[in-house]
Amino acid sequence: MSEDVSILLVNPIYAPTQQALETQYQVHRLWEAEDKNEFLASVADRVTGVVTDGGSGASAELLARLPRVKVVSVFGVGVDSVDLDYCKAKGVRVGNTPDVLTDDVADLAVALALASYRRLASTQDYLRAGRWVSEGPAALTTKFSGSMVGIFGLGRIGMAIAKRLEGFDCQISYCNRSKRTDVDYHYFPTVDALAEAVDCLILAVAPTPSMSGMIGSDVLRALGPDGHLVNISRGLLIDEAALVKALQEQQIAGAGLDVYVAEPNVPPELMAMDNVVLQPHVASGTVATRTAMGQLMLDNLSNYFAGKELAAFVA
Ligand code: 8YV
Repeated sequence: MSEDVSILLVNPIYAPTQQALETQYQVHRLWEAEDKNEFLASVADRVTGVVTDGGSGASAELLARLPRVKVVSVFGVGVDSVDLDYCKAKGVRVGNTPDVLTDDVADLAVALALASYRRLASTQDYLRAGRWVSEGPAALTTKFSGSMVGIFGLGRIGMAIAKRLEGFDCQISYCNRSKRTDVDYHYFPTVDALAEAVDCLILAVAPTPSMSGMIGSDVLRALGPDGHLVNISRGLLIDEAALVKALQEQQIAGAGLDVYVAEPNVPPELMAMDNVVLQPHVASGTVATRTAMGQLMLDNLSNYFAGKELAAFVA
């Protein structure tokens, strides 16, 4: 009986999914606890599952306080914040929500590239401030169609981005752990070499903690003064101080960002720049996709407790 199963919910998730979860299980809301250590100790004897999102994940510290946990179900595809080594060592299964969000995330990546090239945010500000009337036409921008785009991480989402870019006649290159045999796109073994070769670098890789800050001053310098950086992966990939400097000094032309190092906090320097387009981590944020993610997250959980294989999992 799943109503007898106790789940730790690390943070609030999409409301209809949370409601369904709370109908089906005994849910303990971690974020509401004043003293988290005390709270975890009080539920440790009964919690057997954890539900979390891509940002909060589940650390080894958290899981070690809940020794009966056998499954972590992530509301998101990214599992970089889940301690997979710990989970594998302890036999904890980890479910996630791939595929159902691929289209939306790829759509937003292309939207951010277009918005960066065509300066959609600052040009809209220009219009809203009445400057079209008082000063005349806005400044010209840069053509996106036909440009050279590099995708760092040609997995499911990277491939969906590439498919869309073909519609814009872009010349597509990529950097992956290994060369894919099913595409003709130009392969670069390092992100530095990829950045050197393209006008627009799109980060779509599933990051590991060791990739922290790897998009730093060297990569940005290689991207160059006509280059645009788009990130729909994880903030940790970018050395944000180096990015701020590169944008301030026009070492690159612009950036389109959906993710940040310390979400929901965004470096104030980025907020103030008109060569950056910022989104608050919303790439998968449509009703249809969040509904599908919620269903998959719930299916992973119910499959586990019914003794069946998880619908989608990484461990
Ligand atoms: C979500 C994500 O924003 O899937 C991921 O890894 O980062 C996003 O889809 C997040 O997990 C839900 O809050």
